[in-house]
Amino acid sequence: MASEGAGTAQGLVLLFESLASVFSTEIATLQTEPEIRLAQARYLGKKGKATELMKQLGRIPPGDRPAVGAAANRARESIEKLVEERLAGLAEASLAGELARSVDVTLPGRGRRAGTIHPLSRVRMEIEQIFLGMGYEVRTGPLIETEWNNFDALNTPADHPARDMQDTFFVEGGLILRSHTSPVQIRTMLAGPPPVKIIAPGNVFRRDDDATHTPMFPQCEGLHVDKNVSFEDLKATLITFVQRFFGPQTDIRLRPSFFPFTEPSAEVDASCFLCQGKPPARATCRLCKGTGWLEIGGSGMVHPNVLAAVGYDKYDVTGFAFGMGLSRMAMLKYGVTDLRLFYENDLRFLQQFPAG
Ligand code: 2U9
Repeated sequence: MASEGAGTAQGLVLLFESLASVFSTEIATLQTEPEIRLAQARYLGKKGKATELMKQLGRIPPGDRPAVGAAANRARESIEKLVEERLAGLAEASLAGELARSVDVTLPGRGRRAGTIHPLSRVRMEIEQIFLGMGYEVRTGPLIETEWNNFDALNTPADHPARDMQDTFFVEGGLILRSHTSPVQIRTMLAGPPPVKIIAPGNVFRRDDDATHTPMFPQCEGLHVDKNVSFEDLKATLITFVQRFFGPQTDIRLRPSFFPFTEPSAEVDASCFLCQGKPPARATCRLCKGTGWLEIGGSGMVHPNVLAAVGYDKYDVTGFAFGMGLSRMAMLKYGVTDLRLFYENDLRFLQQFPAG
């Protein structure tokens, strides 16, 4: 067709029209921008087909040239339009592809499960808050202790059964794993004069391992030493504590007992918060087993030998002390019947204690 039409104005006009139409067929087969740009150059570039055709303009009578020029312009515009449309189409397709591969922000998220506070930590934190509210400070100390801080200073002589290899963990260098948090109170008293009003929560170690004992367990002890601290103060403190911990109807009962570091000494019972200790509910209460009372710890007036051991004037100051096991407090409060649940890290158990 080029050879047929070349030379006449009519022929050139037709050639320019076919150029655009051939280009439109060709561009439809191209998939990438570089391919399209190359094709565009093959038609419109310096050595492109349109430029070659324009060279024949000189052979056309001058009067016919405007018509051919107009055809050339239409062909150029048509080719450029095809290029732009095709490139815009490619860009749109590539964006759609990216969107298809990317995250759908409208889908519900997988979420993060919030952790929970371990029941033993929870009980410790609650007890700390209650005693902070009564003017106590929270003190902690090392787990590895001297025998003096753990036993001698606490009026527990070398031949006392608690100091037996069977009951205490001995470590190198004459040290032991503390068997109670009492060394924290000893350290506090050694560090300064009375008054002392502290609680000492923390893990302690005893050579016990059965259904109701673990070799490590958390406890919380308390100590108040000052002039004129009485057994009545101890009782008032314990009542306030149990009422805040178990509920305002709670009462306490003290039963005579013996500890080397207190005299007199008493076991502390709290009235059962489930049956209120009253018939007829009491008879079948699974918590207190019909007794109406829950054993929660021990207490007493600090033995004068303990005050003297830390350099306090045993004729000038008096004090009371108490201790409780945190696992027992948590079992009572949350109705947990197996001690081992606290140490197995089973999420099905732990997640029953919501955060906060
Ligand atoms: C000093 C003086 C006296 C702390 C006391 C108890 C009674 C007691 C037990 C409860 C359950 C330990 O966790 S348990 O097995 N504790 O019965 N603790 S009086 O007396 C002290 C402490 C420190 C300086």
